[in-house]
Amino acid sequence: MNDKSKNSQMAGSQDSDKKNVNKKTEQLEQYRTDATDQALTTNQGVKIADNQNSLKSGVRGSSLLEDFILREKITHFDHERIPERIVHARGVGAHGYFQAYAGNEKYTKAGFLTDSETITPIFVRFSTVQGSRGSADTVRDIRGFAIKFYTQEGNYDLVGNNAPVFFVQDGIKFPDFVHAVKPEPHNEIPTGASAHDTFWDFVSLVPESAHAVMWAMSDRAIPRNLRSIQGFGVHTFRLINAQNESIFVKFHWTPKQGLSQLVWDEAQKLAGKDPDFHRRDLYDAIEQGNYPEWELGIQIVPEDDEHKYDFDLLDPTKIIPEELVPVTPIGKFVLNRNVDNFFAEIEQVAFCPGHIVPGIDFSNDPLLQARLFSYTDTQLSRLGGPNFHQIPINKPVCPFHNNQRDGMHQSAIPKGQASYQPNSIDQNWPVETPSAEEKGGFQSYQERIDGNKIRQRSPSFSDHFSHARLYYQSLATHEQKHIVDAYTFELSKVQRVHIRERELNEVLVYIDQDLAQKVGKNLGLSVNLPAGEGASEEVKKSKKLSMQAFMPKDIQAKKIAVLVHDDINEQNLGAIQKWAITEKAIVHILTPMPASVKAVSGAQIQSDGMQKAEPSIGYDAVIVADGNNYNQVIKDGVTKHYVTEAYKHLKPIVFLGDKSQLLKDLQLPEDKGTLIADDFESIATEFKQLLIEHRIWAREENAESIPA
Ligand code: HDE
Repeated sequence: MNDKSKNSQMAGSQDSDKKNVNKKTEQLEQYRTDATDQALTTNQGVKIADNQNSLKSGVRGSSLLEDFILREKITHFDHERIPERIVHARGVGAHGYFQAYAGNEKYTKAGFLTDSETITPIFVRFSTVQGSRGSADTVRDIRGFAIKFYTQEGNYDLVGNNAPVFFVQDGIKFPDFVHAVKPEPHNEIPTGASAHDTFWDFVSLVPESAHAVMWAMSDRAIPRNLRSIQGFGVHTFRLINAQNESIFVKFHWTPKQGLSQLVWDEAQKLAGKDPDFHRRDLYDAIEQGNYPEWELGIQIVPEDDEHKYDFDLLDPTKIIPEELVPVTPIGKFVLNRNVDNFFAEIEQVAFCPGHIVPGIDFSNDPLLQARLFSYTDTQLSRLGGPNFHQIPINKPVCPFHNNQRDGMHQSAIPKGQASYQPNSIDQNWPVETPSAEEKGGFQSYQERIDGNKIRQRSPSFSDHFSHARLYYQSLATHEQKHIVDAYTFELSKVQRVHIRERELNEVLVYIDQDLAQKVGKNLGLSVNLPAGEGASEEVKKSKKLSMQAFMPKDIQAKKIAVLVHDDINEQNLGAIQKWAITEKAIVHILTPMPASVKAVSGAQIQSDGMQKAEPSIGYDAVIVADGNNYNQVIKDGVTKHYVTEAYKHLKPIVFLGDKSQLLKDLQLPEDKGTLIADDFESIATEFKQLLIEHRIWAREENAESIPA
């Protein structure tokens, strides 16, 4: 069964849900064009008779300048590229909708957050930070997670990351940080990686980066797919209710799919074998009706509690541990529609943290404040002028009118004689809307400000290590090991020994002495431990920092490879496929060649792909099918590598019937993730649980001694 036919079965009731929601949003999107049944024309609408040959002076003669069709086509082509984003250049996106839960009026007056009947269209763009537009998806990096809400009160952009903290505390340091992490300027190496001298030089000199670097070295930075990442607004924001009362909030969005990661070796291999791994996964999942869903939540801090904690709410290198302030769910969003055109939608979408609506406001976080300027500014050179809000993907769905005029790419035709205010010629239209009496005009929260003009960091921003320590100490043992491995890998790529030493002895030792000693031992460097332990924190371990705290409830869209050869016993295949449909998991029958294989019964088993082209790194688990064909399998190097690689990457593997012999012949120690059975049904429940748990972490030590 191919993915399309599975699709129709899986989508089920979600299909009608999608149709209803999409009908509403499509009415707002009259600008989509469709060339089906239409003539090919120039941009001026002239029908083209010959699109294959240019106008020449004779069939072998020179081309003529008067060929306006050729010139128009080539000129347009010459200008097809726009500058890529200076950061977050590599990305992918999708449409969807947001729906608030009931009862948020006490926090905010924002209509889209308080009306639980309203479906608000959204557009989400995921990205990596460092790499260029053509770089690989699975590199070690923080992921951008930006959401545009097309609300009836204007566009609201929540431009976040999949880590809750950032590398610098003040926007004035952002260009330095980005220059350091980007490919080095003399040779533009490395692409998509932080494992190089300038990055580690900078972060080892700037200890405020310690916490965010810890997240970048953790499994969060190598997600299995984009459907399984969390999102964070990072900064503290304000919400304001109809009574003009304000609370501080941190935004969190949590995937229903749970959190899952790749192992590092897998991430690196995927970067070569399938650089589009994440964008393909998202696209396929949405096409197949596996719509990813997140719950939006807020951590609420009342105004009076602003100074209650031993960290500063305005410091973007700190989290609020959920033990101190739990996350209150306020709504959910679903991605249910792929774009029609990558450039027009994903490349041209322009996010800006400064796009807010009544009921939401900024805090004084100095990183956020700089962002409020930067994003609109960057669009001026990326999107060619101040009218980028008129590009369809950026256009509000509510009416918008003002007296701003002209500029590059003005694509509206504003009527009227008066483009100023006050005016009497056009009866003073468009007019201001009072914010009082719920009329809806935006008014900034009236925060009392009293201070000297000063270039200084608040002393409350000066602790750089406690939250990095809290993060490390809150993780599961295997997650901590991955952090040690990641620091070791990255620092091994740093050529200058003094930079390695500085990271070790001026940063890591202050985070966690055990971590520093392990990394130091791996690098062969001596560790100078400071006297005494680090400061003791309000919270010693925070449960929701480990990815283990976010396991999915089901195995929807998990991908399973079933390896087959000629002479397989096909009885089990039907059982596997039936089970997968019920579980909404995806099963691919992988053959030695793209051709079908012949079962013992003589039946032809169709191929969903060949084993060499669909490596195990693209799957969550592997099943080796039973057959009268062990001799073929044990001679097939691709299959043996397949199974060994899946084992090394800690995946559940099912050995059916005669294939249990593989464990012995490949010298793979049996463990809870190697399931042996004659019939699939007998181990289906166990297999499902292993898929939910994602990887066999207990196997990790054993797996390291097995050759790749
Ligand atoms: Fe950004 N950031 N950023 N950033 N950022 C951009 O805007 C910037 C920061 C984030 O999918 C740029 O349109 C400054 C924090 C995402 O299109 C640029 C500072 C967080 C995206 C820019 C920050 C982010 C961007 C590049 C420090 C997490 C991709 C192109 C003062 C909360 C959005 C563009 C998309 C993109 C500037 C810090 C997230 C240059 C100056 C903190 C997800 O304007």
